[in-house]
Amino acid sequence: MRMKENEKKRQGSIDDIEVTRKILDRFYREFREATETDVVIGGAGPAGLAAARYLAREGLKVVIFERKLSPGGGMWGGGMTFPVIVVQEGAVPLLEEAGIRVEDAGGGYYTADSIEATAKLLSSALDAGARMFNAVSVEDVMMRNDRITGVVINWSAVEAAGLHVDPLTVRCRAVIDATGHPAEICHIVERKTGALATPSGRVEGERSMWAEVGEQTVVENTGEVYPGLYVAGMAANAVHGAPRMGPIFGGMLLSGRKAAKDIIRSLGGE
Ligand code: 48F
Repeated sequence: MRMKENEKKRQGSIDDIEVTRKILDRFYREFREATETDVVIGGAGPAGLAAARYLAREGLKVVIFERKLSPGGGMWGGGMTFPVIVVQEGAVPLLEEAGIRVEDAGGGYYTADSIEATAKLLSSALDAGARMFNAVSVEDVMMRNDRITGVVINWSAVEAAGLHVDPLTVRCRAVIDATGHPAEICHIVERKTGALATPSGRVEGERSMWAEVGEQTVVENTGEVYPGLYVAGMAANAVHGAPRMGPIFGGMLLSGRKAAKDIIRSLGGE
């Protein structure tokens, strides 16, 4: 009997309420810490995750908000759920830096397991120091004197249920729209300003599939589209009226890296 009690003491007892309190304490501390940051990234697809890794590696404070429960965007499913992605030669080092095993498939094409690639991209961003909150959507931006100064966020469950619940805010020095095809943050800024850095001042709209062109333009189109707002990944081609591409992902990673470099240069210069 005494042995049993001693054993219980040694292992520690588990109180359900303490489990709840531990979650609340840590969440409150980390969420409060995130309310003032260097860079907010909206969307944890390959472009957002690559950008997060490079920014955090430079010591910048990075917070990612991802609408879905599972970060990774469109990378998990490879092509039509065949769990393989293709990258071109120029992007191979970006995969290898994250510990992703790459196979030379010949003719300048390289392949990787899409599940390994997504998981390692994700963990390398977190290991570099980026902080992520999942199930949170960026629903608006904050602006002061024609500059983006933060984001307005809400639980995606609130959004999905259509509940009328006011959001919360996070202040930052730069925002990356990495929301993929819908380019949601750029659409918000377009509606409010009509002054994006595109020929029409608006989101030009994504063109049809053409991987060869799309993979190149996605990097060229990456950059600042409004003071304090950067666009990366598929959103960059949607904003600038360039083609989509299929399950070839090198451009997404190169675009994420370019957005990070632009921001590092800009914030470093202040
Ligand atoms: O779509 P997604 O993977 O964007 P990406 O990083 O990569 C595109 C490729 O997956 C693929 C392609 C490659 O050739 O064309 O489509 O540009 O990831 C975007 C992420 O953003 C989240 C969304 O759930 C997804 O995980 N997201 C979208 N809108 C919001 C958001 C929002 N308003 N707030 C937070 N997250």
